[in-house]
Amino acid sequence: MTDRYDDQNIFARILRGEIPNKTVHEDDWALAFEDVAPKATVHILVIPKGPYVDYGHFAREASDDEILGFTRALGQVCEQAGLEGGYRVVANTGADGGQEVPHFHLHILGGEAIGPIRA
Ligand code: DGP
Repeated sequence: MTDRYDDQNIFARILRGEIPNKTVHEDDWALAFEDVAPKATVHILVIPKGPYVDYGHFAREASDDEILGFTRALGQVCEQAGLEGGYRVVANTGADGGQEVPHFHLHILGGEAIGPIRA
């Protein structure tokens, strides 16, 4: 997988304010917004503000402050979403992982029974 970041990807454009989004949380480290094509009753995307292609790139290159800030933002978004019954957090990674947008993002899925991961 490549670490080459394409600054024209759709989430980079969202971060620059070039494309509208339904923001649910924003701070110095992360932006969280509703997925445009929800796969569950609640489907939120959480992205770091830095230019990272995928989870591996983020884990390797982000500063401790970025990783901590992003992780705390994720926790805040999950709690504020009121997903009392539980939820799933997913990081699609690379072609085999079904990643379409090459800016690291986590999917939060909930608001209904998501069920077990199936092989
Ligand atoms: P992934 O397959 O993990 O790369 O998922 C990318 C997700 O991003 C997919 O669920 C649809 C969502 N998405 C794509 N374009 C846009 C957009 O312009 N706005 C929003 N809110 N979501 C988008």
